[in-house]
Amino acid sequence: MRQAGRYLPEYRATRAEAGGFLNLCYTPKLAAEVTLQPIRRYGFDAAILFSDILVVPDALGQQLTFAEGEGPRLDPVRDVADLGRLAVSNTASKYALVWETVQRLRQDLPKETALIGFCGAPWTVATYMVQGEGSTDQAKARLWAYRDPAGFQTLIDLLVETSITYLDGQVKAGADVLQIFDTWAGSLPDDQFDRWVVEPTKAIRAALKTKHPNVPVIGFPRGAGPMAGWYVSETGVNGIGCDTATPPWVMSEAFEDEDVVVQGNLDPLLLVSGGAQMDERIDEILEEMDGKRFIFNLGHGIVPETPPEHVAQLVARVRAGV
Ligand code: 1CP
Repeated sequence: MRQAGRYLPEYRATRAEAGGFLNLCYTPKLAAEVTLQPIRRYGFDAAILFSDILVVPDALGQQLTFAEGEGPRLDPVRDVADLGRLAVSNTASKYALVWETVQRLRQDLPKETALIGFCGAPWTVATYMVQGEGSTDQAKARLWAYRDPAGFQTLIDLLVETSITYLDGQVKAGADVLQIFDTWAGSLPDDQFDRWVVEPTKAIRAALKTKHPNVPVIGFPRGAGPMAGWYVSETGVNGIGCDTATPPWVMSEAFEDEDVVVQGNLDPLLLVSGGAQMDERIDEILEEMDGKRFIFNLGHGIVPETPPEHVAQLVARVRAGV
């Protein structure tokens, strides 16, 4: 999940220096700096590239802004005609800046610290492109997909193609692992999940396997619930990120027949409240996953209200083990 962010005073300072969130994403020196900040503080085993999933629509040519204190705003695409404004040929200069950040990071990070590159999954990125902002129900993308599946497929295919280019570049620049964030996977019924979550992820995973057979890919189909096992077996991901709603016993049992590493799933709000309640839940997860191939992580992104000392407490607790 996220490591950098507004909960860290040094992040807020660098963001101010960059003069805005997107500038921060596109300034390799500063993007590398905010990636390194949590590693310096906490010594995590892996660092995640600082960027955002919405860099992809921005690079394709869709207008994007992040106003201070608000979420993203995009000039929405609502039909196939709107897709005429976008082109994979637009992406080169902006992707190059992200790849340069990865290159710097691979040089600056300790050798033993894995570097995770990432992108948003086509479905989740499409929900923002169609809605024009964050939403609780992703209704506009879901409706387009029902009313005009062939047209919506054109958007998804565009995102599959450009995500492969984007991730391939991240690996060439030095990423050791890739993660595909499908934050809104849980808003789809099973048949739609299959077409818009599983199929595009499978296509991306397959293309990267051909180019970089040894680079693992972690999927995060948030809210997939009972579809998570199907997602793993169909897409061929090497790691499965579990969300906060996944019971630890499910994390430990549901993927036993799959060749997959499980990652998860502390509630980020427990990291805000901290204390004994957080320690107890950490222990519960560790006990359930003892002896399994497991990466301790949050079940979703860290929130700005998180006291930095609670993260230190978490790291100490996890490192102490069960
Ligand atoms: O720790 C790191 O360096 C990770 C970098 C990272 C990642 C992996 C950021 C930085 N964003 C993301 C992924 C991301 N972005 C996702 C998928 C994972 C998740 O669900 O958390 C999503 C859905 C987004 C979209 C996004 N970007 C939102 C949500 C909008 C909404 O209303 O739905 C927001 C608020 C952002 C901005 C953003 N991205 C990243 C940070 C640190 C921030 C906060 C920006 C700031 O104010 O400084």
